[in-house]
Amino acid sequence: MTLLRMKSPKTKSLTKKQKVALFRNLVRADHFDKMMYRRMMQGKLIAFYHPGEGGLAPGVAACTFLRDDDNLSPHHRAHGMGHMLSKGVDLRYYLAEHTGKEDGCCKARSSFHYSFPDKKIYMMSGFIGYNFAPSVGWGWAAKRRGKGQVVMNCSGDGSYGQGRAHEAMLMAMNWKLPIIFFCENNGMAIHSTALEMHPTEDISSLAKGFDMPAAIVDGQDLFACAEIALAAIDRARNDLGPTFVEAKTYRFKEHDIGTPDLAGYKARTKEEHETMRKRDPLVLATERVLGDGVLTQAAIDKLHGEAEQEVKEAEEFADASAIARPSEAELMAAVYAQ
Ligand SMILES: Cc1ncc(C[n+]2csc(CCOP(=O)(O)OP(=O)(O)O)c2C)c(N)n1
Repeated sequence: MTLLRMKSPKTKSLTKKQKVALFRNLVRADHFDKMMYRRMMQGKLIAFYHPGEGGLAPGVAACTFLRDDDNLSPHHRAHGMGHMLSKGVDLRYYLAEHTGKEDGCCKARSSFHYSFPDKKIYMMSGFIGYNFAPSVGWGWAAKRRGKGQVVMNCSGDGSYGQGRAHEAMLMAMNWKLPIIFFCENNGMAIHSTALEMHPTEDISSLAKGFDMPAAIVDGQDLFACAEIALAAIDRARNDLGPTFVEAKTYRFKEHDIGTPDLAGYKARTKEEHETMRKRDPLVLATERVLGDGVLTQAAIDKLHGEAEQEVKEAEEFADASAIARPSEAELMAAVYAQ
């Protein structure tokens, strides 16, 4: 981990309770992600799915310790699932939405552009860079309220090629807004490598230009990500302004199911996949919790069993729900305010 510049990070070691909470959420995210992949292949999801495998640790770390009244804009990878479950979203409604059912969080009007207003998640969009302008607005509102709310703004390396990202960083820094720019850099944007689109491989180097404190962290290390996330959240809660966090991560699978797994015009190689998979965040986290005596193998097995059960219940809930058949008037009402 390299700290570029981080004023008063107050980075504390994680407690055992915090490590268990993080590990549990990563296990849950892993089970949900694999179920989503399977269902997409079985033709049991509408729209599409961007698999998260290999890159789920940063989102879990960023969101496990958020408060209910903190704003979150989740990254589109895994359709924000790891972020949202870590913030306390009930994923039964996420899956029902994704299967076109009446019990979906947006009554199946949204495909994967969900919203969970009770958790202050107002949108999850596939429109890259969707999050930056609203995050500035939420940050401004949070600052005016003065209740220590923060904005967790998660997105990939690709989104930082957008002008709106740079404008948001400028305004956040000028107005000292409580925003965490949490970049999940998996080195790819569909078929383009990050280095093809950015002058350096460190997206966080952008932060220097805005005099924003920034940190680079190993995105495969769940606990290192969480320490940095907590430090950035702490700065924001204490009105010390925004922080840029860059978590270097991977995606093990193709960009979205059905799209060839290319880098440029060439398939990503077997060697590249093998190298990536040696750093599977769940494997690394499992070794850590066992090695540090945080959890026993029996306790880990229990967490996996509970996650499997949660996934099964979400599938049963979504499958039992009625297919949504909105009228044209209902669809229009879901798009336009009166
Ligand atoms: C405004 C906009 N431009 C282009 C796209 C097409 N698109 C979908 S995902 C993606 C790549 C995003 O890369 P990154 O932000 O690094 O996240 P990753 O998919 O690698 O997790 C692009 C270009 C889009 N959805 N929205």
